[in-house]
Amino acid sequence: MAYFKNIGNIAYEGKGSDNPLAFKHYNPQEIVLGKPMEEHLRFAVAYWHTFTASGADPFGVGTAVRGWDSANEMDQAKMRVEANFEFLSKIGIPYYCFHDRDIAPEGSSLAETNKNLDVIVDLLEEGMKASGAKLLWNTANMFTNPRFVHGAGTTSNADVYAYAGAQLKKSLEIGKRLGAENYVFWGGREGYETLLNTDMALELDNLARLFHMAIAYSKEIGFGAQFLIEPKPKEPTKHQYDFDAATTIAFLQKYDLKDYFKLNLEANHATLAGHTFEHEIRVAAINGMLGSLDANQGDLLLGWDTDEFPTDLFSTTLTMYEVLKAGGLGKGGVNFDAKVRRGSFEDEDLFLAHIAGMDTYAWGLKAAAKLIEENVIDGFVDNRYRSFKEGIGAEIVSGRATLASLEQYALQNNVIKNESGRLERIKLQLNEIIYSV
Ligand code: XUL
Ligand code: CO
Repeated sequence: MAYFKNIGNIAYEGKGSDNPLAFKHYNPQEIVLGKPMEEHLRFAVAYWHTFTASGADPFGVGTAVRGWDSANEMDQAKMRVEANFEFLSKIGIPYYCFHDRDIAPEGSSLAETNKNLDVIVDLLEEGMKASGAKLLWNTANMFTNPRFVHGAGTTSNADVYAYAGAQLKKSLEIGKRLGAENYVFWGGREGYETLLNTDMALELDNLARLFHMAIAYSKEIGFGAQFLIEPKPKEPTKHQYDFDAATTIAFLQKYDLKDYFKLNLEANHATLAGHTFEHEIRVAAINGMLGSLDANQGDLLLGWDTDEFPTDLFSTTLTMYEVLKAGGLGKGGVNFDAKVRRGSFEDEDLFLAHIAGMDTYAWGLKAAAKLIEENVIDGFVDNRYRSFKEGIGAEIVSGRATLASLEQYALQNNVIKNESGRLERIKLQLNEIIYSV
């Protein structure tokens, strides 16, 4: 059955086009720095926002009008599968992503829930075979059901921990069956509200134990996906353990997990942590931990995760600059963890929103490539640090310097000369490049 009857395949029409249902910048086959755009970006649709969510917020019920609305949860789940593949093929996005609970409803027992999943996973497998669509990542939703009130891997209740382990096991099996290229762990309720009732050390040790079990089980079943942790500083818990890239990397190092994971970084999570997205990507990249991106943007006037479709060129340019400099996303991609606004409740808005996000990323990619080709940032940076290439600077970098040798140098070097960082000049150049591509 077709759900988006009035919408055809979205084509690239280029900059002059005034067709809102066409790409102005995303031209999948266009070569940028030696690689087609689609290979740089590896876009993915988020099942939960696009097919499962209704537009409900804490103050009101859903507003979305969807062709797959149904009172029967399993019927609805089956229709969503069809809508997913129709949407992917019309918009031209190669990948999708889901939580287990996005695709199938929970039953009255774990066994029944798993049966529901099996029915839907069969349909997804068929749809993937027929359409060529691929799974960028899957994950387990261990935060929505009330049983996870005190967490999953960091719960105070061992029975809940066991349930989480069972759910994770099933999710890894689904990932293997559908050929997921990555598997994501986002610690939705892995955090705490107050230390007054929390054993932080035990919670973190238990979380690491769950990750080790996931590694062991994946090896056992031959599931070769790249494991990703998605940091977020707060929401739903007041203090999430995977606060940001740096905190997550320290956790992985402490528990001998670093070799098994990379990071799935999300733009709005970065801003909630008080960082830019590009900061998070740089921290991951310099530690060899850049995995994948959840593309969206927040509203800087609001203090929560608004998951808006990315439309800020300045941000996507700097994001893609970091990605290009890091050598690309590898097995990862650019997943739109983004939702249409509650007021954008028509099916067409799903297309318009993804087009906006894809064009903004494609534009950012082209601008970032130009920044590299014209040596704009590297030129500045190389020149700024040139004192470390010779003399005392080279001694420091080579590790030969001691406090005594630095003192000897400083005592005879009576005039220290600093230079301007030229920030305003670089920012203007950046504006010019963004608007020239
Ligand atoms: C929540 C969030 C999640 C993860 C997957 O803020 O980003 O949807 O991406 O669980
Ligand atoms: Co996310």
